[in-house]
Amino acid sequence: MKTKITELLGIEYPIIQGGMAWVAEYHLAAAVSEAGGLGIIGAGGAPASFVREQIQKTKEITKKPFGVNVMLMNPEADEIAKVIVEEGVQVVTTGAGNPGKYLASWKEAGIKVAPVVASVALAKMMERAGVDAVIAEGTESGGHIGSATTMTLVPQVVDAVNIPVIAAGGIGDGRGFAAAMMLGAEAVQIGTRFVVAKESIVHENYKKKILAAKDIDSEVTGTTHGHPVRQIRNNMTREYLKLEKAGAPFEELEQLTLGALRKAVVEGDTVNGTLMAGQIAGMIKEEQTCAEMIQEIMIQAEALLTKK
Ligand code: TUI
Repeated sequence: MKTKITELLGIEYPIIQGGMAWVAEYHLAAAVSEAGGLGIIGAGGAPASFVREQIQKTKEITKKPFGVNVMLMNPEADEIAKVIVEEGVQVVTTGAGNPGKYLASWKEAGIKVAPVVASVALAKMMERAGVDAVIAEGTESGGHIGSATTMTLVPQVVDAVNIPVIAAGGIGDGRGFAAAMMLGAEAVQIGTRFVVAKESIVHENYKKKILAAKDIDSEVTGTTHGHPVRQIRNNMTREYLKLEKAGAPFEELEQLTLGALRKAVVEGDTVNGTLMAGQIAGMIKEEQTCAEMIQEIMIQAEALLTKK
């Protein structure tokens, strides 16, 4: 399938993998790229040296384009931005902030840049700043989220900018893909479904939680402190929300979440770990390879989009 995004990025299918912290490491990124989508290494909160290693390992496995996601709250974001240029990465996505200060150096290096935006205002600002595309991410997504839904955000961003829009949040199969195209998107970004991919190094306990999740099993923590995070309900979210309701200060809440994503992804602690996942988790029932997932999504979407 050809769209403005497949042309821009030189990929076969308009499917971009979410830049999930801890989850999106080189095995997953390389598998998605090899399957014809755009694999992404999620820098998350990792140090720049780790990100460089991940980039080098991805290059050893795939000759196809891949990208790096810079989580802008990372204290080493400045160094990571440089590593990306030095390593000749072709695509950058960003999250959880405004990447404005890095754009000149990335564009000078010929890197294609697509920031995640959660509002029309930021999408317009990013277009003026010269990015190549924007990822309009709805509140259905896992992890750090905005407040607008994918259904409402995507068409409003499409109307507001002239650059291609990638839809994210709540997309996990060919129906979601086709719906995003109907809203005017040129590609989709998928996170949660790839967490359970066979190539994903995420702990089996975490994968099982996603596979068992029902439609309303996620919870948003951190709203009162301006850092809303969607994750699957567990002991951690119950404790957090109780404290948050009682007006606990940010520092106390932060103690609860510090290292909790690693605990879930690496150690498989599903009780006190942070099980970031989108609302689409309720629909994900099978651990498949990235290639199987992408093929299934594309076959279903093409049938729907060409239906008379
Ligand atoms: O970034 C994400 N999702 C994430 S980042 C992350 S790492 C983390 N780990 C532990 C606790 C908290 C975070 C987990 N999930 N998605 C992209 C995204 N960006 N969603 C929303 C935004 C966003 C929000 C506000 C982007 C820009 C923005 O405003 C920028 C500004 O400064 O105006």
